[in-house]
Amino acid sequence: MTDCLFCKIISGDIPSTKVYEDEYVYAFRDINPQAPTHVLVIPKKHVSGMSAVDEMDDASLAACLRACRLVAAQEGLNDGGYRVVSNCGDHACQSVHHLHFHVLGGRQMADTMA
Ligand code: DGP
Repeated sequence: MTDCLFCKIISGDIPSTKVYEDEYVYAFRDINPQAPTHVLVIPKKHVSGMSAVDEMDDASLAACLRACRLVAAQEGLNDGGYRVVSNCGDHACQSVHHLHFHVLGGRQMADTMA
């Protein structure tokens, strides 16, 4: 999509710090990290968010989750643990309407989902 920030990151029109890429997925460091490790995992094919995952092909969807696991391992988060979050819609404060999974780790998380 021409007007999508994350599509522009995938195409390289907007620079990013890549941590992982394959045929289906691109992963890069969040510009405003909320934890020592904060990586965004996104599908290369545009989809607006969790509410639209039924529009995705299964290979892309599976690749996103596999990439979250792989990035966490690559970032050394397996021992301490990590959190994977996808904000969907206004109540969840989704700000970029291209499906993304936040992979957060490197510190103790709060014991709440708020
Ligand atoms: P969300 O609020 O769940 O839609 O998360 C969007 C995330 O995208 C937010 O944590 C900040 C990040 N972000 C926004 N613009 C950019 C950008 O230009 N570059 C990078 N690396 N991250 C961005």
